[in-house]
Amino acid sequence: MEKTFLMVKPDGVQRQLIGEIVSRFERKGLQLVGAKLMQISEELAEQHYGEHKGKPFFTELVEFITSGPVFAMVWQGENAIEICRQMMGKTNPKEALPGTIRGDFGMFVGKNVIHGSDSPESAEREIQLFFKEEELLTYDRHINTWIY
Ligand code: RTP
Ligand code: MG
Repeated sequence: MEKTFLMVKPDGVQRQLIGEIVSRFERKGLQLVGAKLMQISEELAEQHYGEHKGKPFFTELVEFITSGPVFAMVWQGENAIEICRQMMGKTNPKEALPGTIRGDFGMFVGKNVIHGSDSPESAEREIQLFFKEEELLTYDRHINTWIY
């Protein structure tokens, strides 16, 4: 089963959108297997966004992502990476369609509410960067045994 790393960015946490965002992925049918509210260090931010080092927005990006708590999550499901990227919408909220998270809640590319892994390779890398193995759980939903 495919896993992806998602993170409500500091703007989303400040705006109290954690519940709304978690709810969307739950209702879609993905399974939450790990989550934590955390403060990202400068070192972790630079590792996480390593691919953007040297770009004009890099310093601003690291400053922003370390500016307050983020809500880090791992979600699981068939095609989870692509499905979550679709649900997030385009990087620039100006281009993100209504119905997507960035389309519904974002205004600026530098404050676009959510991060999500963009490939199987980045998902694996980012999950390892943010979570210890024992922080990710495996569990059944018991739907057929105690929900009528
Ligand atoms: P993310 O990594 O945060 O999920 O976003 P993404 O894949 O959709 O976009 P990516 O190209 O990886 O860019 C990472 C984040 O950098 C900020 N950015 N600012 N000022 C700019 O032109 C600019 N371009 C990118 C955005 O916050 C973007 O999410
Ligand atoms: Mg990215």
